[in-house]
Amino acid sequence: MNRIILHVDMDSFYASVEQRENHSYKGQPVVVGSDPKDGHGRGVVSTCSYEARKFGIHSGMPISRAYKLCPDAVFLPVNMALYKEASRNIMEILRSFADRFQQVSVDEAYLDVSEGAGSLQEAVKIAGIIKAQVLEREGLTCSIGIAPNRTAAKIASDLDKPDGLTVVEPGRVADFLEPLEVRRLPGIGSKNEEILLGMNIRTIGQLARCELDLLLSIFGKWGARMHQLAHGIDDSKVAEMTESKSVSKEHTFQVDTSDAVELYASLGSIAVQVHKELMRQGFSFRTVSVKVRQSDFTTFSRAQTLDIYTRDLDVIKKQAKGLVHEFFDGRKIRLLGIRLSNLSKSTMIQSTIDMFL
Ligand code: TTP
Ligand code: MG
Repeated sequence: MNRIILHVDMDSFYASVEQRENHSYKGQPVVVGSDPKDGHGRGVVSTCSYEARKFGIHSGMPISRAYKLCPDAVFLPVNMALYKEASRNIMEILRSFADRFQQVSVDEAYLDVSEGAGSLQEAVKIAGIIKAQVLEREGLTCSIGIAPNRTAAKIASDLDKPDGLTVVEPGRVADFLEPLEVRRLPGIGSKNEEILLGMNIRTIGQLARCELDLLLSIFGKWGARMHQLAHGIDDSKVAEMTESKSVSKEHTFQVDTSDAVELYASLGSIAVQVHKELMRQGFSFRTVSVKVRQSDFTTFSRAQTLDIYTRDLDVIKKQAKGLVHEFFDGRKIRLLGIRLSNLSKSTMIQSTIDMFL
């Protein structure tokens, strides 16, 4: 049976999170990176919104150059904690759809859905649901590639950005790759691209037709791999990461609410769910975090770290209650979440504590 692999990559990730947090940045050129210092800054652009890309700005560009290209852009510093939080939430959504799941960076992951989906049509449906859920829960768009292998899925996810969905049918991988430029193949950077261009090889199709021996003589082993990838052959697996560093659950209200009774009741049931997951994975925790998202998508999180590891549901409830308290003051709330981190597999710690209670 053909494998069905999804590659999901968030669109202009850091910049989109900033636009979500501050609605006045929506539709604006936003540049996230080091301080431009009125054009004299010495750092680089981490990323920028698609509006800023129209000015020629891109990741890795000197911030001084970005400032020259668009001095009126919104320049923002990197707020890594914020992006990591969004990333964790997104990855949890993605993980829930996959037979096997592999996060490969802060904003991208591979999902093997071969069994869960069963057919390409179902996989396309799943991709649509993922896009809708990520948008609904995190207010962000992503682009997805679906293909019978990882390399083709990754290339596909990048072809129709932002908010794209590109499907490569089994048996059509080589045709799909044929017209694309060689630099789209993972592992072919500017140096290898230059060598290939010197050999009159510009497209992946041309690379596929190149003599294997010639590639071997120039690139060594990597030449053989390159040749295989160009032919659409890639058997690499989606490698499941076993250790999860946190467990979390959240709830989006059907209708935004400021009703304290409803909010506390929901918090209690989230605590029960997250505790159940903690037990299932056999962990104790030290840190409880809560997430509160208001109607306008403004999102807060608060955390408390305990002195000892515990697995006690009442501790989760009590800590979470204390942490959300300041937000239950009449403001309408869209989503609540609880996350347990600083996890330990050791049950010794808890049983030792239990003995003294
Ligand atoms: P990418 O997925 O490469 O870029 P992106 O999500 O900003 O835009 P695209 O829509 O093209 O996918 O990288 C993810 C994040 O990683 C990006 O938002 C910022 C960070 N990053 C850097 O800090 N420096 C870099 O040079 C790159 C490429 C990314
Ligand atoms: Mg991205």
